[in-house]
Amino acid sequence: LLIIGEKLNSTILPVREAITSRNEKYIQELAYKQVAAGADMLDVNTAMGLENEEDDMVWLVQTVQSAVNVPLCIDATKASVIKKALQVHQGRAMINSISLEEKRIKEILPLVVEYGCPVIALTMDDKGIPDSTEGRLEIAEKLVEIAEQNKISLDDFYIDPLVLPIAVNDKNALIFFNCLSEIKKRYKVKTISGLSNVSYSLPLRKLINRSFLTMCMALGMDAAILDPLDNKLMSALAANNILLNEDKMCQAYLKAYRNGVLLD
Ligand code: THG
Repeated sequence: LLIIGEKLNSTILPVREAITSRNEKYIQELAYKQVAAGADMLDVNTAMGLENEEDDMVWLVQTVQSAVNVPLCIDATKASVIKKALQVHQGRAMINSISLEEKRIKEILPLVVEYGCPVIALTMDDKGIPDSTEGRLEIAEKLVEIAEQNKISLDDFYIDPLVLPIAVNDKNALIFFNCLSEIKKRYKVKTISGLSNVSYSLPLRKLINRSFLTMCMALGMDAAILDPLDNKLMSALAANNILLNEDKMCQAYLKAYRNGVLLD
């Protein structure tokens, strides 16, 4: 599982404040801690800043990349923000995200092609996120066609079937699981999800998120945007990896155990 650390997100108030006040130390520590905890990549989001999102994103990318050596996942809806981020990013960034929305296809897809970077594609269009599995699969089909037409390697194409809160519709996790399995079965693309939406407004959210991750991994999900500083989540992930034969000779599991980081 490709682990994308979620914490450098301007929706988290102290992070937003650190971005606004250009607090390098706070941001770099949060970057370093996530990588030390096992993140392969870090999501960076500046959407909730107040002044100039382009400037905030450029500062954030440069500040993070001078502390850690992992690629960043540029989480923004404005093409101008993504473009600035790609111009200063060292190495191969991931773009989060495109969708079937006309504006994103018109403005963000050309950046994916120009920079040849991996991209997350959301199963939504200008009408929103379809309620049904079938509706989302129709969008996934069109997204795969767009990837092929634009010669984007499907290996670099991460479809996010967008899990919605169970509290809104008690079938929402099931709809997500069905989308995930069908997409894996039909296309040679990768799949990805954030973990936190599923548990929105329910108590003990981390418990639900952890179970959700386990079930997604069993269905072959390739990447997740998650909190690598949640030790119980990362412990479940390590256990899932040995159960799925994703951890040769249990090496990573045993190493984590010896380092005293695994929780039961
Ligand atoms: N798919 C894609 N991109 C996404 C999401 C997705 N980007 C945003 C979001 N979902 C994933 N990122 C976050 C970032 C922060 C939090 C949740 C999702 C968050 N963090 C709290 C904190 O760190 O303080 C709480 C963490 C916790 O208690 O678990 O809420 O789905 N493509």
